[in-house]
Amino acid sequence: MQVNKWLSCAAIGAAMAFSASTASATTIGFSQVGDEGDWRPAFSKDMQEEAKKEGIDLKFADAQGKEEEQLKAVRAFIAQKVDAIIIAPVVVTGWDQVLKEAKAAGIPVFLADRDVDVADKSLYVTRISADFNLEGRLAGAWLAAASKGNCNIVEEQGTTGAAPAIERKKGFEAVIGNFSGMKIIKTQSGDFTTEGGKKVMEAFIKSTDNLKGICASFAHNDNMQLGAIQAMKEAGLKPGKDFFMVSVDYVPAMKDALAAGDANASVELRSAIGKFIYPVVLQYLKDKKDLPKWVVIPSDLHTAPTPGG
Ligand code: GYE
Repeated sequence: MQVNKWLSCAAIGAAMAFSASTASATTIGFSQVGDEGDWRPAFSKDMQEEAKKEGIDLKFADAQGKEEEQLKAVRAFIAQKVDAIIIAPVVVTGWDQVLKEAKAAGIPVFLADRDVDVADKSLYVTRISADFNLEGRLAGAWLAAASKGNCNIVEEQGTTGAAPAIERKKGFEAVIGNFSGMKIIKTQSGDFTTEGGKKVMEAFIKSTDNLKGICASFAHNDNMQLGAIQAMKEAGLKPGKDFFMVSVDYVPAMKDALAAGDANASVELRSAIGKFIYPVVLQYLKDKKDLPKWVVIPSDLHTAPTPGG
């Protein structure tokens, strides 16, 4: 009898503790771009795993590359009265209105990875991401050294209007602009996908008579470069040997391409953003203290032996 009583008390206690912890779990809405390459699913996985570790109730919305879907998701998070919203924005434009709606509802917004272009920076708390301009400069500096400042380049751009496409291009151009012998001959968007990169490279191969006079391919991400490598091989060309191949992300498939000598350099973009962003969000929800507008995640350049040495 005593034991039974104790057991039922313990059961009630446990049930209360359980309901208290679920009731108080922080709810975060995360609007993700989609799954366009190998890097992004790794980022999504990290966000989900880290949320679990932190005991966060994460509402994950995949926008399948469409900004309209992101706007819908953010409005749904506002209606659900989440504690905070994290956005990895597809493109930089079109955010003012929905961010104002979140602010009016008293829900803080954090940016992960890509950037937004808003006049009023108080519409979001902070952004946690790598420096895309630096990634472009690292790629450009590597190519300048490898080609001794002499190189006609084809460029596969990321999604038009996306922060990494804009900034990687700017950073790369800022460096190669110092070398009179370096020029981008062809440039086109491959939308950050393998198929996109392959199609763009096929078009470059056609329009340059099999890449005649071209010395390098700069791709705004690895997946496009992996597609470009396929297209070049299918055309009987030797990427990584007769052409310098430089890109960004350093995903596992690119590590293999570097090891196989099909590519030469890739700037690492870390996908483990969850462990940086959640503590920041949780702390902010407690103390509402202003934060720097940008928390930078470092970037590193990885190389394979360059052709000829
Ligand atoms: O490099 C690319 C992805 O937003 C910086 O998006 C990110 C980029 C990343 O599609 O692979």
